Amino acid sequence: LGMDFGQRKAKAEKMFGLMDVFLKNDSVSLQKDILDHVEYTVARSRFSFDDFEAYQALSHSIRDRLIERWHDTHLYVKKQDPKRVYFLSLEFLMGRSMTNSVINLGIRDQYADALNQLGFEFEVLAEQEGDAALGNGGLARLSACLMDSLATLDYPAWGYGLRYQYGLFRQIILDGFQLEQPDYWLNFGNPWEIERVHVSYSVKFYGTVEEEDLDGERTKVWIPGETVEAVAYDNPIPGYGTRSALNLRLWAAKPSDKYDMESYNTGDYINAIMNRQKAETISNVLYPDDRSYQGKELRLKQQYFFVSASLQDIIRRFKDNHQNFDELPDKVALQINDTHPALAIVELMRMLLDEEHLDWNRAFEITCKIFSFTTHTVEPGGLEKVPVDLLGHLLPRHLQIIYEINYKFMEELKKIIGQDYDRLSRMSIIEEGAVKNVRVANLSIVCSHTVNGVSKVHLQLLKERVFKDFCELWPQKFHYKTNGVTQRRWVVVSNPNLCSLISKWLGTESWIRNVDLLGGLRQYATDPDLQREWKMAKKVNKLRLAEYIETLSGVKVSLDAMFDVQVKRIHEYKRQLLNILGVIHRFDCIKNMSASDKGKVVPRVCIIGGKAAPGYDIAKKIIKLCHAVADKINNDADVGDLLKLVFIPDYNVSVAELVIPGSDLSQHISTAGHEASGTGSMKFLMNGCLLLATADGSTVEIMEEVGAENMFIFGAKLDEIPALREKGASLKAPLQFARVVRMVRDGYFGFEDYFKSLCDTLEEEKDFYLLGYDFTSYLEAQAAADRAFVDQEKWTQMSILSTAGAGKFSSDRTIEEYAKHTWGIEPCKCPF
Ligand code: HBZ
Repeated sequence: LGMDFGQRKAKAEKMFGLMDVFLKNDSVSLQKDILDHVEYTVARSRFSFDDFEAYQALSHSIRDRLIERWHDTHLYVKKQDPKRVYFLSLEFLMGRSMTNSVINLGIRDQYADALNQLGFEFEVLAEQEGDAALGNGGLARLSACLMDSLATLDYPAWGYGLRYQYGLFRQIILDGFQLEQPDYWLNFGNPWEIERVHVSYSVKFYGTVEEEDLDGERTKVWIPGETVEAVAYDNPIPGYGTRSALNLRLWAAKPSDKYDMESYNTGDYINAIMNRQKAETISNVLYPDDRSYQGKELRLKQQYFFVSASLQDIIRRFKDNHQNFDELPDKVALQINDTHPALAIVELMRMLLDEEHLDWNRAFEITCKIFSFTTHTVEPGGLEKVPVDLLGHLLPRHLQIIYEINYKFMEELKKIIGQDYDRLSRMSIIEEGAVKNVRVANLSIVCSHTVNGVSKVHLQLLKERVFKDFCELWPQKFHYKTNGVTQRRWVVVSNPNLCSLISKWLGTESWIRNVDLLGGLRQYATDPDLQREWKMAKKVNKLRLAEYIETLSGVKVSLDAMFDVQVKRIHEYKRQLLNILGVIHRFDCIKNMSASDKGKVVPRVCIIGGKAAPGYDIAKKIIKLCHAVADKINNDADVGDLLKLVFIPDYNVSVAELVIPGSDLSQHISTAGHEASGTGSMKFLMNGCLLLATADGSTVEIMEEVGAENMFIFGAKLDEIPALREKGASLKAPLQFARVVRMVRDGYFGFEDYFKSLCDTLEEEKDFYLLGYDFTSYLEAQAAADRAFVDQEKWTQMSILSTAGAGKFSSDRTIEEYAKHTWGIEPCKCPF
């Protein structure tokens, strides 16, 4: 404020010298701190407060400590001014923050002790926290895991996203049908964010572009028609075993004060206020992923809103220390998480051209050096498109820039590939046709230095299918970084029993930062003592899960049964239907068994959970079928404890933390070639669950690490699929398959009219996801799992080997690869 660069620097130096004064973490200080927050923050009497108020006070006490580290990290990084990565994502699935925060800050035991002294239990208070569900599925949880790794590994990084008022819908099940309810997650306040009313930027929309004379040169000037303010909400992300805490900055839309004086002066005061409030709708609601909401104006507005605010923030930070934009690529790496933030590319071009007055070539060169793009898609049809008219209306200047980028790209391309008009039109950023579209993926590829897939097979699919033309043109641009998950959240936080067991047997906690050490468990895989403790830890987790199931659904399940779990978004390609048909088959077999054969059946609890996009009819029918089948099976006296089927409603991050550690077997059974990576499998693996899976996405790499002999792999291979699809109608599904489908069709589970269209998708000529073809090998894999479970020693050995082989699937490894090969950034560790 009014200070020149030298003064600012001197002030920073002085503050830096004061950085070693920290809040105290001994039990008495923590107790005092919590009670102070009860009285001064929550405004309750320190002699009378309930669990929720205790949670509020506790979280504020933790937040103070987070802020301390977050400030120190910020100041230190600012002083060092290294190259930073900015991770732009429209979705972050953070889940709960409290337990993760105290574990990463290294003060969990101290807090547990302090709370005990006050008569509270940490775990009980932790249950008071709601889930931050600002995302849909894998893509969004990946963002959260990567942030945890960036912080832990001391990388200079920021996350940017949108602060939706309503997160992903809550799933309610009524009579077996999914209903969606709003997730107003901010109702009870959010102690994990810091509102920054003074960090705000104006974001402009609509209007026209005019040409003006600037110093004798014609420049384009965008005269916007609407302005909305973006206000920053900062979410500290603590690293584990380090003092680093990064910032996840989420933008909320607020009406702008600056430009609407006129509407007040017209005298229509009430309407003027109402119109202002419309601005807030931009950050109101997260779109549930149906992978096809192309052409929705509000969605495009959300994308541009968050991208524009983030870039203004990033460029302002750069300008604090630099004047020459040629240095931008040495200081800034921008990562776009799928194509959703791709307008950032165009916005940076616009800023460099129209605001900083760089010439085109320089602006474009700088832009291409900064951006990298990760795609999470395998279907060419699933790629984002925006109608040209819509984009031109909302962002007229941006459309001009896109056209210019495309014109220059097409000219260059012609020089390389000649007059191959088919290929030129496929690669064009503009799709011609009845409705002209901007192909956002093509734009992202053209303007990024690196395009990453999310697993080894995914890169192969990009090369052969999704981005074939581009991969041939620029083979050096395309890479993959196999996804990963953070062991802090998915073992340390969610499975404390297993966590202490691992540390005890490895003789160190270092695996929490260096997960490759898990490999050390291999040598003890047959050790009877470890096996006993390992089984015990699993049993405790199964008990916790069984209690949860009973509370939710009233179904009592036996802890001796194999807990067989499939939890993920409901999608045809993920084949929850194959799972349900398999359960029906199992049920049918049990019903037709002699009493003596029944004695040999391995009891199973089949657990399915996940949300269907509200407009995805078939997915919703799959949920209903699961309930209809469950009703029948769970109430059948012949079956008893031999088979149960339960649907876990409202699957989200905190439910996952409960379900995953309590599973014996988990299913990842997408038709080969349809799952870009899959990250759920990695969480199960770390928790010692065995995988029943197809050779798809990341499972292929899991097989390399764990060994196919420690998994149950089945199904058509990637290279067989095209021929199988070609054969179509001539593929004969096995009789067992026809039988179970017929049971559904004929109304054995009721609702035959409702399930008709679902059954129709399984007709031979229509069975695109090859459920019929894969059914036999699926049942064989299930039978192999049964046989393995009978031999508990063998099973436990396989379970230990699963965890031991999970090292590669830590997001720490993913981040190291991105840092080194894509972003070119180095750790920047605060020395205190
Ligand atoms: O991204 C998933 C992939 O399906 C999965 O295989 C992969 O492991 C994961 C992380 O790389 N993709 C998504 O989760 N995609 C979305 O959630 C999505 C959200 C909004 C969209 C499109 C897709 O507009």
